[in-house]
Order: sequence, then C-alpha cells, then structure tokens
Amino acid sequence: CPKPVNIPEMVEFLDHLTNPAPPEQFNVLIVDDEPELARLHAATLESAGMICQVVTAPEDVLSVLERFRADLVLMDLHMPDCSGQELASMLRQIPGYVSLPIIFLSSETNQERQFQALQAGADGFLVKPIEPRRLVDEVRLRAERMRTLRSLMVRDSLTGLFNHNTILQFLELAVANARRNTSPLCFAMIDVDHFKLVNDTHGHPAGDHVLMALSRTLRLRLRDSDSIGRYGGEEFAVVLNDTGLKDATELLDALRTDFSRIQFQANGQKFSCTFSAGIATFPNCPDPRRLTETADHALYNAKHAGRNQVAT
Ligand code: GH3
Ligand code: MG
Ligand code: MG
Ligand code: MG
Repeated sequence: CPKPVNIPEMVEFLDHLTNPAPPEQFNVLIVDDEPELARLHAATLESAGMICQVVTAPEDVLSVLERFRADLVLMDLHMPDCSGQELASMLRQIPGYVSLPIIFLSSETNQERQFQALQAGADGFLVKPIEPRRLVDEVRLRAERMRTLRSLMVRDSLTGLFNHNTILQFLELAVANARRNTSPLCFAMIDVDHFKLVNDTHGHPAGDHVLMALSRTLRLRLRDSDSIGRYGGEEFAVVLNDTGLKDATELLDALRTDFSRIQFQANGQKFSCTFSAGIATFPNCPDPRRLTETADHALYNAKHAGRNQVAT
C-alpha cells in the first residue's frame, strides 16, 4: 500500500472552493484492478455528465488524487497488492481527504466483510454487477450531499462569503505561497462604521441589507486570486495575493468610496454607510498571527482617527 504523504492540509479542499466545478459535474476517481470493468463504470458515469479518472494500480491513487480533484472515489475491495479497505483507511489519515466520499463497488456479498470494509471509513457499499442507472444515482446523491455539507462548513450563510475559519485557512495558505515565491501579500480587515446605530435607527433587516451590499462591493472589485471572508458580525477580511502595500491601500480606498456611495433605503428613509479598514503586509508581518494582529491594530487606529478611512 502507498504510504500517506504529507499533502499540505486543506490545500486540496481550498482549491475546490476557489475553482468550483459547474453544478452536477462531479469528478469521480475509479479504483479497480480490472481495467475493462473500470472503463465500463467510467463510461456509465461519463454518459451522465461526470468526469472520471481510472486507476488500476492502488499505489497510484495518491499521486493521481493530487492532480485530479475528486468529488468521490469509487473503490474496488479485492485488489492484488492492496485491498480497498487498506487504501480507504490510509486515505482517511490524510487531513485533505477526511471528508472525501468513498464508495466501495465490489463483488463481495458477505455482509460481515462488507461491514468491515465500511469500518475503514467508507461511505457506502455497492455490489457488482450494478445497474448503470443505480450507479449514477448513488454517486450523484453522495457527491451532491458532500458539496452541500462542505459549503455549509466553509461559508457564511448571510453573505455567501467564506466564514471566519476558512478565511484564516486561506491566509495561512497564502503566507506559505508568498514565502515560497518571495512575493508580497496583504491582509486587510474592514469594519462598518457605527453599525449598531444603523440597526437601531433602520432595523436589523436593513442592517443585513448593508452587510450583503458590502459583500457584493468587495466581490465586484477584488480579483479571483483574492479571498474574501466575513470575519465576524460587521467585520470582513480580505487576503490580497501578490499585492504590495501601495496597491492594497489604493484598492481598499476605492472600495471605501464605492461602498460610501451606495444609497440604502428603509421605511422610506434614505441613508448611506461607511467603513474603516486596517492593512498589514507580508513579509513585514512574517506570519498569519502577526498579520491579523497588525491589521486589527491598524483598524483600531482608523476608527480612532475618525472612521471612514484606511490605515496601515
Ligand atoms: P464602530 O464604528 O466602532 O465599529 O461601531 P459599531 O456600532 O459598528 O460597532 P459595535 O461593535 O458597537 O456594533 C456592531 C453591531 O453589529 C452590533 C451587532 O448587533 C451588529 N451585528 C452583528 N452581526 C449582525 C448581523 O448579522 N446583522 C445585523 N443586522 N447586525 C449585526
Ligand atoms: Mg478486483
Ligand atoms: Mg463597526
Ligand atoms: Mg466591529
């Protein structure tokens, strides 16, 4: 059996989030020592719009998974060099694959042995031969459910932006990349000014509306390579890859202007909002913790200096 390799935690997972596949289009890795059978299952799933990759040697699974971002693994149980059961429990030890759905597709009909295989950490057991329609339905059902779960785990429900934990994971990944490529990076924290007053004056639903408008403003101007998250209540965080302090300050200032120009309306009353922001840079701040502390401190200074401004 292949040994678990040290794939950087979350990389696989986060890549999935930045480049989501079209809905319904799932990537399925098929592991089976019988090439004809594997290709038959692949053809069945491909005819339903899925993208399949076949692996007939278990020792190739890890290297293929690093290139092919599988939504689900369809795994044979009985294979000469390494059983599907061993392979599944090995995958479960790798942080990036803890939640990857694994379904056994095997000729094994003994229920005791099926159960043992499931205990390795698999999500289902299908018996060969299988009707094509059933195979498609089973795979789609589990892949869809996992996408929904992942989305709930990583996104904020009001704005659809990444949640607090996820944006911090992106920051960690971004710092590692910036260090490797010796490129700059900025981390910014944004906080709506006097937001409590917005709620108190115009009502909580109007406040929610403001938060959604701010998230749209951020999405419109930021690049695909940047990551945006809702850090807390009315606080947002952005990771700007490959960006120096001057560009980041200009960008945040442009966003500040965009946002301040939005006209809101609640109960017949018009109003507008502003935000303050604090920016920290890598490599000045050499690690994620220093970046968040420094951005937070800069934000505090922006508030203290009168709000509606960007501080560094
Ligand atoms: P400052 O300019 O110093 O940031 O003042 P502030 O009023 O914005 O800050 P404060 O921390 O006093 O108030 C934040 C408010 O944000 C309080 C909280 O009820 C509100 N809030 C947090 N999450 C949400 C949300 O999801 N929706 C709405 N409508 N309000 C929220
Ligand atoms: Mg076999
Ligand atoms: Mg505030
Ligand atoms: Mg706040």
